[in-house]
Amino acid sequence: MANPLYDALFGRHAGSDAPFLYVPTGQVITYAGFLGVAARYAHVFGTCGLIPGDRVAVQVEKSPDALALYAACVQAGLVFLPLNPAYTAAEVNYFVNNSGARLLVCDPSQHAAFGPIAAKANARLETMDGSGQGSLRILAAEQPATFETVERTSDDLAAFLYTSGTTGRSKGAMLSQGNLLSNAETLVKHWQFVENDVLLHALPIFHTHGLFVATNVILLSGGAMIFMPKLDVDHLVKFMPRATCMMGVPTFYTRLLDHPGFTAESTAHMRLFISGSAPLLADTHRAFEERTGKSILERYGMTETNMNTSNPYNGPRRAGTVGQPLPGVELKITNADTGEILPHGEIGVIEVRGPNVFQGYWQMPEKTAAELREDGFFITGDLGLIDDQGYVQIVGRGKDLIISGGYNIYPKEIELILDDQSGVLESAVIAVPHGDLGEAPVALLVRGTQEPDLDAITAILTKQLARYKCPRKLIVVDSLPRNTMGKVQKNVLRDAHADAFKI
Ligand code: MLC
Ligand code: AMP
Repeated sequence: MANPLYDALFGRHAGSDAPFLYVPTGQVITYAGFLGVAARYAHVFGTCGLIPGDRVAVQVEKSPDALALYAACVQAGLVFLPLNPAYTAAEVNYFVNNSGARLLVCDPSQHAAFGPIAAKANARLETMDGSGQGSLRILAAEQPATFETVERTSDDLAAFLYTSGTTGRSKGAMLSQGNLLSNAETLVKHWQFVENDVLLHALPIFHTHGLFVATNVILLSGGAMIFMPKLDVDHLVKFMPRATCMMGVPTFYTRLLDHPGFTAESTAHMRLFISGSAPLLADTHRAFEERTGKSILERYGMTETNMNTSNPYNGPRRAGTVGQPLPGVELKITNADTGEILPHGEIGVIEVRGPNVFQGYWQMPEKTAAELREDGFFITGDLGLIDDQGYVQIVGRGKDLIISGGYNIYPKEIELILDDQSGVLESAVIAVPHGDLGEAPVALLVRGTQEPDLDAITAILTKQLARYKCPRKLIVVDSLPRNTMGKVQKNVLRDAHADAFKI
């Protein structure tokens, strides 16, 4: 039976003894071994009562078994919903309820905290730790290592990825099999991936970059990954001699450049370094080229669209640009107010259309309609221009968004909590340049009649929000600058606090 995504990424490797995952501890997982594990999990999903189309929320540490849950969902026709392990119980509660997930897989350490969440949402709760152990593995051990793949079409949903919004409410971006497969096919061709490739994989697998870009491209080309639990630059340097290519957010590259072992010799055999998810500073691009003689290939994408543009594989990879639209992707720059197309060289909103563009936000038709035009163009909210050589340059964001080490932080989500605290009249959360993370959030709190208790506020933020979203500094002020329309001038605040993290 046909299941386009499973057949292309996984099914084609049935019975293959070729290596798929090299784990830093020394274990080598073949394609056949991986598919057997995935098939067992697909059976477990059935015994849990899940039926095709159901959502499976997964908040676990990165591991080969965690990745097998993705394959199992695709094979069983379920919708994979990966979640950052940094999310708090409050955040997970929202995702489970909003998505209507029927199964939540969490770390065993969260079992007690998530019990009531799962019970209230009528979802089953199972566990998996960073080495793949847990209740799910015990159930899987009793199951056969083959599973009859559930029939799907390209239009069926394969994954939900939650992305925060400017209103502070997260939205589930619905990605179909066709969205994921078409992008993977394009990227394999464009970046010339082949079965001899070995990718250094140190990204998380709960976001587009580590899951759909890196993993799907390797699966489709039949290559292998050195699958690291998280970024450890010593490990990157150590394992680089065994790799042919790497993908990372800009922080990966700035940290590599700070490592004395990262030299031209250590990269001599590498064919490709790709960066994305956040702007790669032109300085980093140049420093990398000076050190290694290699030019980082920068590309641009997002949760809702997978990859949209890329610098060329052959041809100039220009610092400060994200390259040209990928084959099959249409990109235009429009006037934010009128939607009218702007000529090359003029700055406007980036809009994209193609088979990569998602199906809308889960059960949020108004938000979908506001960002996805009827003619299929998605309004990205990024501001950019197309230069005279046809390269896209991202010059800013129309949306109020902070990108810290490749993670998106929406100020509104934090401001809503801060505004509720005693002693805080109102607040503004801004992006401030940060040497390691690119940007980091800083909160300005306007004092009310009493002085805000910063320790108490920090404790509340930490309880409700993932740590990476918590402002690195809280600054108490008398008022916020506003324009004549009464809107807070975040640009003024950003300029005033630009040096907050300068040493
Ligand atoms: C970790 N911390 C962060 C952070 N990552 N804070 C802000 N921003 C981040 N990105 C905090 C933790 O909460 C913790 O705080 C402390 O830093 C140490 O945690 P860690 O896990 O040891 O950090 P580290 O390993 O150094 O992680 C940094 C990082 C990681 C940059 C390697 O964040 C990362 O892998 N980022 C990649 C994100 C990504 O894949 N984005 C792709 C999105 S898809 P405390 O207070 O507890 O000490 C997308 C589409 C596209 O955007 O185009 O690709
Ligand atoms: P996410 O919602 O996590 O998928 O983040 C997508 C956002 O990351 C985009 O809308 C851009 O703002 C940003 N982004 C991704 N790649 C790049 C890049 N190469 N340069 C600048 N910004 C990028």
